[in-house]
This record gives sequence, structure tokens and C-alpha cells, in this order.
Amino acid sequence: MQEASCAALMLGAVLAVLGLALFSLWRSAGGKLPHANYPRSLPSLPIVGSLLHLSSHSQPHLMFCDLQKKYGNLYSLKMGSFYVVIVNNHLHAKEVLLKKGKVFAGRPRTVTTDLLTRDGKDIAFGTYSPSWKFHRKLVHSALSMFGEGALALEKIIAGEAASMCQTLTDFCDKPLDMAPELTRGATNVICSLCFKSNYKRGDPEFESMLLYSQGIVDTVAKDSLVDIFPWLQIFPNKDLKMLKKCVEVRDALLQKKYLEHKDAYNDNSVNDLIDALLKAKLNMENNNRSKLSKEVGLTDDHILMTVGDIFGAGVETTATVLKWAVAYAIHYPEVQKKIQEEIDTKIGFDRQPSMSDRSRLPYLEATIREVLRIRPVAPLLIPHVAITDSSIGEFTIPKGARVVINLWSIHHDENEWENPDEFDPNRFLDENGNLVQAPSPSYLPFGAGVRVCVGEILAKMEIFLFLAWIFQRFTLEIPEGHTLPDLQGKFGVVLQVAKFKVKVKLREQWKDIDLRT
Ligand code: PLO
Repeated sequence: MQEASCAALMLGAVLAVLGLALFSLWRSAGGKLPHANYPRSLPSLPIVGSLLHLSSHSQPHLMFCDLQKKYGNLYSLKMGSFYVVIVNNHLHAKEVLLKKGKVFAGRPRTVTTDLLTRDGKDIAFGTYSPSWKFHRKLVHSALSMFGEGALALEKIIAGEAASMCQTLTDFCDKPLDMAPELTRGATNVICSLCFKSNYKRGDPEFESMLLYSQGIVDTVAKDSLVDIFPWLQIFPNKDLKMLKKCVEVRDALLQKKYLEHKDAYNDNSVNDLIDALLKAKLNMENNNRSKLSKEVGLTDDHILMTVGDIFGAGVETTATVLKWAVAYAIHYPEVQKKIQEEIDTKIGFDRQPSMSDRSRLPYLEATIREVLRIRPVAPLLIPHVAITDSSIGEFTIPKGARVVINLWSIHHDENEWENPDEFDPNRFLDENGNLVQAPSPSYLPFGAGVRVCVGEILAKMEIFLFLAWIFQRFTLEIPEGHTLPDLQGKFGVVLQVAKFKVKVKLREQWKDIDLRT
């Protein structure tokens, strides 16, 4: 009798374990709980998921914005076999980024980002883990040590702004593509912080960096088919080939800088970001904490990928905002004029703009904020992943779901912004021309929460100083016979600006002043 009940118990236990295993398998394959309230979903088919319902648009941020009309502001779809939730509203976005920031701090692994980051050994695309937290903290403190607070940083930016203005003077009145100059400015600032070096105009290493970085921006993390169906890798793929080539070139450059730093390393003179990361690594190894160092992954690969992130983000994001600002300044000459009037009265012509002028130039500041609103650098941020089962608003979100924050929808929400498609810096000002803290809570240009942009302060400093220097000296116009810049933007890991030419005119007040002195 006892034996029989013992066997029954065992059988029960085995069945329970089997049931549990089957249940979790079914859940991880996208199985749904019967009574849960999942977000409304686009129709989906086996294997392709909802892709057939998405094909009509080429720009995902616009398509996801449009789909709200039919599915509401929180809905889901399947990218191949991946369950994706699209968030188009600021309240839900803040729940994901701030209130439940850690739950949603995961990142998806994709073929292209794995290639770029040696399987997620970086900060932007690496998933949430003790190692990720450690690296992010390190970078944060290194950035505040060399940047942000330090006067040295302002000097570096001003030096670059001066050199940029000199080049612009040399090319006055002729049609000029300003993009490489804006990029060189941003590159040299981040180069100083990462490597203590910079590039002269036309430097071959800089030219090669421009090329590989463009190749990476064109191909990485934009949910291309190979990211949705990783098995497609087995077929020849032009984009993937280009990405591999570009990553190789970038890695060789990073490796060179890293080795130079390793050779010259001196504990008593930590001068840049690589030195700071090396110091953390050596400290850990010397204190015989190599087990810890393994756990948090302070390997050469991690350091290289982290530097690659800071460098890549420092260049592409800042340069993109500057290009958008120039494009809008050309479209809206009245805005440009107001910026110049403000600079003329508050700074004048006897001295250059400095960071301490920031509070004195609210119109310029408002223009920058408006550029970041109307053309967010990363219109879909980088996808988040739910680390555990959770919820957004009243909706159930299963573990493993990818959560995409559509910043485009949030910045163009008609309930929050009047005529959201119109470019109007005044929306950030009150009736006395002073900056309003936040005209709407529906504004997150740098993201928020645990994954908020680490370079926010640095980026704001650079954008402010570069633009103040440019508009103090020059008026930007369309060259005769050219069309206005295209304001649509091309979606990618950053929202890219189409190439355009500018006529840079030296303002009357500067004509007699030699900028070289
Ligand atoms: C830009 C091209 C570089 O060669 C590599 C690189 C590194 C970090 C990325 C950046 C690229 C694009 C913008 C990203 C940044 C990390 C954070 C930033 C994605 C791909 C944004 C906007 O989130």
C-alpha cells in the first residue's frame, strides 16, 4: 500500500516537472497565458510573422507612428519569430524606461550588433548584466573626470570650433558640403577624450574613419532581414559583407590606439578614457581580483568595444544633430536671424562664445531643443528587452519581448505638441523669451532611466558651442541654383540627413578681422 502511494507521488512529481518544463518551453516560444491582457497585435503568419503587414513603408518610425490609428498607441507585432511591442506614448515610455527601467533594460542580440560589438561586449548594445553595469559606471566616471565638469573640455571644443570656423572662412561663398567639417569637429572632441589625439583636415586616417563609420551606420541595427532571420547569414549578403569589412577597419584602428596606450601607460598620469579603463583593469588584476575581473568582463575585448561605442556615439550622434541644425537654419532664415541677433546683443563681436553664455542665449538653446524634438537622433532609440514577465499600463508583457520606444511618435504627438510637424523654437520659450522647463512631458531626446545616453552633457555642450561659434560669424544659405535640404531623413541606427550644399557667408562685422589671430 505504502509502495503504491510512494509510486503515485513520484509519478505526480515527474508529471509536474514535465508539465512545468513544457509550459516554460511553450512560453518561451511565444505561448500566451489564457487570461492575460496582451497588447493588440497586428496579424501574423508562421515564420514571417507580421512582416507582410509592414512592407508598404520604408521608414519604420513613420510606419509605427501611422499604425497607431488602427491599433492604438501600444500594440504588438511579430518580426519573424520575435514578439515586439511598440510604445508610442510618453506615459508608457516612462513606465518602461524609468519606473520599470531594470525590468526592461535587456537588449536583443542580433547578427549585425553581435558583429559590431563582439557579441554584446559594449554598453549600448550589450544586455543588462553585472558586467554591463560595471562598464557603464566606469565610463560614466571617466567621462565626468575628463569632460563635463572640466574646463579643459570647453577649451577642446572651442579649439575645434575655431578650426571649423577657419575652414568655413576659407570656403566662403562657394557651395560647400559642411557635413565632413561638422563631423571632424565632433570627432576631434571625442578623440581628445578617448585617445588624446586629433585629426587635421584631409588626414587619411580621418577619411577612412568617415568611410567605415558611414558603412556601419548604413548596415547595423536597423532590423534588416538578416537580423530578423539569422539563418539568412548562410547566403551571400552585400550589406553583411560591407559591415564586416567596416568593422575590421574600425577594429584595426581601435587596436592600434589601445596598444599605443598600453605601451605608454603610466599609473600616475591618466589622461584619457583608454587610460582610465586600463587603470581600472590593472588595479583589478594587481589586487588579485582577477576572478572578479573575469566576472565583470574587464577583458581587452570589453575595453575595445566600450571605447568603440563612446567614439562611435560621440561622432555620429553629435554630427547628426549639427547637420540637422544647419539644414533647419537654412530652411528658416528668420530663426537664424534671431539666433544671430541674440548672439550679437549678448556676446557681441569682441569675444568668442563660451559655456557661461548658455543661460544668456535662450533662443539658441530653444532652437537646439526643437531640432532634437523634430528630428530625434535615434527615432526608435535602441530596442529594449523584458528581462522578466512584466506589464506596461494594463497590458501584460511576456519575458523576452522586445520593446521599441517610438520617440518619433512621442515627439510628434498631437495631444502634446501644437502642430508637431512645424519647426518652431518658440514652443520652448515663454512670452518673455525665457526657456520653459518642459513645455510637454512628451520629450525624451536622450532616452531616460538606466539606459539614458551617457554623453548627454557632453553632447549638449558641443552642440551649443559649435552652433554659437558658427552663427556668430556666418550666415548660412542655399547656394544659387541648389534646392533646399531634404528634411525627411533616412532611418538607420541614427536618423541620417541627406547630403546638401551650403553657401557660407561671412557676416559683415567679421570681414575685417583675421580669424587666424
Ligand atoms: C555609429 C557608427 C560607429 O562606427 C559605431 C557606432 C557605435 C555606437 C553607436 C553608433 C555607431 C550609432 C549611434 C548609437 C551609438 C551608441 C548609442 C547611439 C547607437 C553604430 C544611440 C543613438 O543610441
